[in-house]
Amino acid sequence: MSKFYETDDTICALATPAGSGALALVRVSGTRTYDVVSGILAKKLPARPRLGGKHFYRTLHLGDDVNCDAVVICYVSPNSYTGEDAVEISLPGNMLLIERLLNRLQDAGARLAEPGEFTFRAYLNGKLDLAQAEAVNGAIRAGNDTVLRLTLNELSGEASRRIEKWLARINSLLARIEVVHDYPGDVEETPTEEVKQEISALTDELQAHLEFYRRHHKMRGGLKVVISGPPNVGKSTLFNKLLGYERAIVTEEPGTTRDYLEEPLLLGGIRLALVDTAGLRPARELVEMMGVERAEKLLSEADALILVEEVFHFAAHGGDLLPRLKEMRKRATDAELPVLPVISKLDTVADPSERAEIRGAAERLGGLAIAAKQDEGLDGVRSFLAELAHVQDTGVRFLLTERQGSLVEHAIEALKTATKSISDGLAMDATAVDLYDAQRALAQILAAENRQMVIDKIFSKFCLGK
Ligand SMILES: Nc1nc2c(ncn2[C@@H]2O[C@H](COP(=O)(O)OP(=O)(O)OP(=O)(O)O)[C@@H](O)[C@H]2O)c(=O)[nH]1
Ligand SMILES: [Mg+2]
Repeated sequence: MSKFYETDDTICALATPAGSGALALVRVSGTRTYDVVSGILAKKLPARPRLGGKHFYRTLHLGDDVNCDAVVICYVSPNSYTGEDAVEISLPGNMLLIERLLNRLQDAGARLAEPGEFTFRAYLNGKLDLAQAEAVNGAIRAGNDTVLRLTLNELSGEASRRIEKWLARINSLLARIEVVHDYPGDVEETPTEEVKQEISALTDELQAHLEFYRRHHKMRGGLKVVISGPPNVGKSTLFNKLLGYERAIVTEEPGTTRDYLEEPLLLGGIRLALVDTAGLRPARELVEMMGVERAEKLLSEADALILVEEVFHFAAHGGDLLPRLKEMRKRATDAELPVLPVISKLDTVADPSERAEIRGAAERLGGLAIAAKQDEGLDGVRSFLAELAHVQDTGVRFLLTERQGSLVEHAIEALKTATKSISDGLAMDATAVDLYDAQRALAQILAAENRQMVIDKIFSKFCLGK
């Protein structure tokens, strides 16, 4: 979508999720807010200057003798989310009522808001910078506690402050270079070594943020963990045990799971999507074949893999994974996916020393041996899952969005070119050009140069009513 938002009209939208609920909230914002809203009330609101921060109990006239009591919360510009005059109407969460209300507001002169339009106005009115506006969306979509915490940091301006510091550092570098440039005689020598060191320190810091972003990018939505392996090795049993209830059918028949099953799993504040798949083997019939195909496809969408292998086959292969699982593990490590090899049904091995041997072999593969049916070794699997979303303390206090990530990447490239031109002994002018380039990229995180780009890249991704 690429709509150019108008800003001089009054907009309205449902701010809570569509559907039925005890309450719903409809937002109205813009210069004509009070006229529009008063137009549908049985009793008008008091004069504007007295409205800020107040709420009123009022009856809404919604047409066809449908009248409904609601709480009307008033905000007076600039003290509102958007910075404009604004009203929030809290009413019963019935979609028929909401539809009538939105229609009536439109009859009275408002227009339905586009996704993200409220936040867009907040940005234009200086209520939020771009990094914070993006965090609004992130906070709504955060899939786990860590991401939520980092996103709330961004919302409070943590990201913006850090970026401003980076900009200031580039500024002082530029100042030093320009001084040398303007008064070449007065200054002893260009402090190339110092400038170079400072640029490389800054590059490292940006790089750390970029890497952090890449690693945790996917956490925003919730990680997909796929359980895969040959038929009948106990994948569904492990799946059920981790979920804590009997979701998947378990039988002694190989080929029991045909289609894949996906269930949310909350683990220490982390939301995962756990997926059980059909056992991988040359399929015997159509449905199973389709299941196997889907299982293969899921591997490419996975954020992490649990590869299950039965202890019997494991032992038969001299303590090595089946060639097929080895291939999968290789693919996973090539794609830099975390993968946990699991040797199942350890309880079928009676001899304690043999069990210890198998445990050791599993560990050497970077995995573990379990007996899911007996609840043995499950904590190991759980800590693998918990590790996935664990954020190492790297001093990084916020996550970049995709747009911000590519701007940081651009800045890093520019800084690297700057370093290179110093090393190559080029004139400081060349370095300055690259520093300006890096600065422009970083500055765009806070305020973009192009309004249409801002709408397309940021606000159109919002949900309605934000
Ligand atoms: N002894 C023992 N048996 C197990 C264990 N885990 C699973 N089983 C048995 O192994 C058989 C297959 O289990 P499932 O969980 O259905 O295996 P699966 O890998 O999902 O099988 P498919 O869906 O056919 O690919 C069942 O009879 C389970 O009871 C275990 O830890 N110990
Ligand atoms: Mg199964």
